[in-house]
Amino acid sequence: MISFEVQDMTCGHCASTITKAVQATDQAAQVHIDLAAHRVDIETSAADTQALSAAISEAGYTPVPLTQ
Ligand SMILES: [Cu+2]
Repeated sequence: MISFEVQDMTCGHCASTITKAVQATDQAAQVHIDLAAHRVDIETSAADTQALSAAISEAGYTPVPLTQ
């Protein structure tokens, strides 16, 4: 599991944009979003933290990796 805090993810639209960005990186990724906590948990076996961070950044958000 790879987790990020994304403070500028504030609504369902943001959540779906981020989900699409992650799944463009790994289409099999499972994305769990907690809007209230501004947290994104990603189950992936194909993408690493750097690639996912870049994808979320390119979608216009500011991901902060959370150490496991
Ligand atoms: Cu939004």
